[in-house]
Amino acid sequence: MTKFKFSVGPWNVHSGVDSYGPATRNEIDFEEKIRKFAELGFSAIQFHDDDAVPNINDYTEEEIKEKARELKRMLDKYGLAAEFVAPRLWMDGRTADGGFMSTSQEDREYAMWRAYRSIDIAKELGCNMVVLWLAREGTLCAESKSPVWATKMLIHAINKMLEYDSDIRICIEPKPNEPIDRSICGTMGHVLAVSAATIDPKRVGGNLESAHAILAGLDPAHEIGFAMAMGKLMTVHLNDQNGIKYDQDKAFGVENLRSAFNQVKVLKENGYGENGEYVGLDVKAMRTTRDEDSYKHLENSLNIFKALEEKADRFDYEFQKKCVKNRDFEAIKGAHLFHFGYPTLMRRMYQNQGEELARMFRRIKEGGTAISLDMAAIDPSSEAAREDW
Ligand code: 3MF
Ligand code: MG
Ligand code: MG
Repeated sequence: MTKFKFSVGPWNVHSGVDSYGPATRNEIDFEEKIRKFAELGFSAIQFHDDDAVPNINDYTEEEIKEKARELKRMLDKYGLAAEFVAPRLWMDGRTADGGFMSTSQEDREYAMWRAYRSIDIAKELGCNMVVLWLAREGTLCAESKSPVWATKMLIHAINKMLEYDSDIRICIEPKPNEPIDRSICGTMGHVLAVSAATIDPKRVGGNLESAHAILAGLDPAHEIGFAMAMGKLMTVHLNDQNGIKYDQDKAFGVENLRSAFNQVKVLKENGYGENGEYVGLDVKAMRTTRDEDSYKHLENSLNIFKALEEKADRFDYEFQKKCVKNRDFEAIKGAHLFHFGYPTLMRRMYQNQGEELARMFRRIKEGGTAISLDMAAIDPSSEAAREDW
């Protein structure tokens, strides 16, 4: 039984369209997605402002609030909460050069209008968090914008949001690049620095996305740990990513199961969720996925998370203490801890070893299509690893 509550955004189920080709699956109706999310066991929904209120530019502030109230009634019908609202600034022509740090004052004002509307929608939906994924905030051409000025503009914009509503929390989702070349807020470290420079740092934190950390060449579990140590992890976007390539949003744990395990472990060990935080997914079906499997990547992500949660429950801390703290390598038969292959290490770190691990992998495999286990993490050079398998 999981101790966590999960959230997901409607964009996690999509038609497969990408920059290089058209849709490969049918679009699914918005309410049908919401109904299905509840059925899959999600507790909350993440929204872009225009997921919540489509064609948001066409409405007045009052009309936007009324539409948000309608959505709230739909969420209530399915027993779902809203987790956050994120202004989708990257889609509008007026934000081609960024929103909060556009070089055009008029466009910056438009970006603020969208941020204020996101706050209004969040309040109507009964949540107090706005996520800023700063998609186009930065520059495609290094000389075209001062990074000093741009950083100050971001802080200025966040301050205005904090002033607009005394309860709203601003959660920055860092990403080093894509679609921008040089982003202004690439990692959790950047988020924390920006937070500290605002008028109310307590209300400014971060959303760590596994794939974004990997794109920055960092370890997602360590980014999570760093933010948690500072009391700044407001939510997470768990997913997976095959190295420093284009943004992939793969199902959680399908590329690197060991990294996924460490993300679950750090969240669990440090009381994530105890203040109402959700385990958020930001995963997309691969383009090759068929209509009938439109939700499989979500089911797989949940199954993998829960299997790893069980695994984390059985982590043998006493053993770890023994061999790491006292550097008692005798306990692991003379070999250095870091020389062990993944299965061997895992086997030795738990009671009731090989059996459990094999059962977990079987469950994940049975969980659905398109699961590729992390073969790289299974050290084939290790004799003991071969024994295990
Ligand atoms: C892009 C992302 C985004 C954000 C979302 C919420 C589409 O890499 O991760 O997903 O998470 O816009 O702000
Ligand atoms: Mg992403
Ligand atoms: Mg994300």
